Amino acid sequence: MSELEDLVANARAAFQNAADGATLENEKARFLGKSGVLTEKLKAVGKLDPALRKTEGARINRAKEAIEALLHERRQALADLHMQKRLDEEAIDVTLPGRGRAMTGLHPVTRTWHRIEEIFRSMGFDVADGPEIESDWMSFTALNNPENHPARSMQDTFYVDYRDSSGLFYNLRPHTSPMQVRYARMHTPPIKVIAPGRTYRVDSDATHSPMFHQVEGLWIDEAISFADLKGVYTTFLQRFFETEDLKVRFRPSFFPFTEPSAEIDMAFSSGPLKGRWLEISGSGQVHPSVVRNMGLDPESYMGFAFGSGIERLAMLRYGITDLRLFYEGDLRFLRQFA
Ligand code: 2NL
Repeated sequence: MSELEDLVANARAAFQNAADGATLENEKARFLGKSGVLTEKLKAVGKLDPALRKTEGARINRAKEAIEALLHERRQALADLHMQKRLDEEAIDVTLPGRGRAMTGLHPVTRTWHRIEEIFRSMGFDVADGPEIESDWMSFTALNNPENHPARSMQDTFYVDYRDSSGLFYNLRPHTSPMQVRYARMHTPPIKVIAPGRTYRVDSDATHSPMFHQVEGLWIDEAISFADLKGVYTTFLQRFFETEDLKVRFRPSFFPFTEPSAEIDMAFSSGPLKGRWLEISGSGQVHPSVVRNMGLDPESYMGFAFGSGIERLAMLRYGITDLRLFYEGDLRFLRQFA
């Protein structure tokens, strides 16, 4: 073997032995670098007999090209190895079953919400859903709240840092009534709708949460009376609690948006809560001013409205005694409803 062939063979061995990129580049320098063997040889060509220069130069260049090709080949091989190693290490078996196959279920408030919708739908009520950020007019004025009513105060209602062109604040709706006003203004009687959803009040203790859920109901036509309210709400409670073994009473009360107004109380006739009167809802005949704000003539139209807390209904149905359990996301609690 010639000296150059030896050199190519040495380079092949050296490159082959380089187990990683850094070692390979060091070996490259040894052969092809500025003071590498081949560079030195090419420099020496200049000092040769002119007759030999051309052939000797060409021989050295061929050897150089051969070594460059070997280097290239090894670089590619190392890159392939590196990629294969990563692919092996990072491989995932997409056919394996997932690890988190837990039982899932709906939140008890959501289940109660759905149950309420189903019962009222079966009685011919539509279900309406709408904005949680409302204008002062929608949340209060349309509902006949006087300008200085305490419910409007910042101690009771959350306000949003925005005012409309007339300088009025926007709020997080403290009840779902605005949605019923919106619905009434978009439809013609008979208006028969419930509005379930999130509501907000500045209140936080064992029995109050700043965010809670409410369902309001509204039935307006030419002659919808308190008798209809009694029938509808009693039927709702019987279906909701799956028993006709309960008493319902209407206790006089006051709300700015209804006249007359009543609290609805109920008592089970059997079971652990037997005989205990429970406050379950506010209600009343919609105030004529509110009927007018719905775009209807109160001389022609009348009806009832009610507002009930969904958490309250859920607590009674499932026997939950602390409201805060609904909002803590504790899986030991939530799993019981899966
Ligand atoms: C309560 C009181 C009530 C209503 C809500 C209502 C809605 C419209 C018009 C008139 Cl659009 N009234 N809703 C009526 C009476 C009572 O809720 O304390 N609920 C827990």
